[in-house]
Amino acid sequence: MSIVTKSIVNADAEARYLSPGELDRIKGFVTGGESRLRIAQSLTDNRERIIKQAGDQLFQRRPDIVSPGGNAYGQEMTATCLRDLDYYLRLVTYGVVSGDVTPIEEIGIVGVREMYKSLGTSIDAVAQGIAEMKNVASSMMSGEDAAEAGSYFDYVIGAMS
Ligand SMILES: CCC1=C(C)/C(=C/C2=NC(=C\c3[nH]c(/C=C4\NC(=O)[C@H](C)[C@H]4CC)c(C)c3CCC(=O)O)/C(CCC(=O)O)=C2C)NC1=O
Repeated sequence: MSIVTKSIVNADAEARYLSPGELDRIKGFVTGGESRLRIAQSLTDNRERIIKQAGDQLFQRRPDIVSPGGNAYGQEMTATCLRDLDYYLRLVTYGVVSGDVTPIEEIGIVGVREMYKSLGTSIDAVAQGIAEMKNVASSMMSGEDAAEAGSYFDYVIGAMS
């Protein structure tokens, strides 16, 4: 839910007008709109490169996961692993656009620990892959945009730690 929807739901629950504080937060959301869209566009346009480079970094640091017996061993499993990185990058763009981590949480965080446990996937390694995506994405953006995008990557990493 965006800050706009959330504020309206809260205000209407008390049958009141939006408070000055709420209007102020909405103003911040609106003012930041252009940069949030620019960041989401950049992540979307560069998604293949971000995922490829992050995957290369991850497998270099954690060769065990793509070695025989590793969770992402073999072409098909490696591709599934990269697909998961793609999922999380997509969710990060949802967060960036809405200025809210809730879509990331609802789609990709609730139950994630149990899911990866049942798959025998190291969630630490997934988190590391997301940190690599953050690094690659950051290197393609201005410092300010990288910090904004970084907060959503950090949310995912934190939720998996
Ligand atoms: C958008 C929300 C969403 C998420 C997050 C998601 C994840 C997800 N990852 C899966 C598998 C998988 N995920 C990985 C990922 C990895 N293994 C590693 O060692 C690496 C650390 C990591 C890559 C970074 C692998 C290798 C599998 C296949 C495991 C298997 O089939 O044994 C599966 C099992 C079903 C399938 O293969 O598609 C799901 C549901 N699905 C969703 O709908």
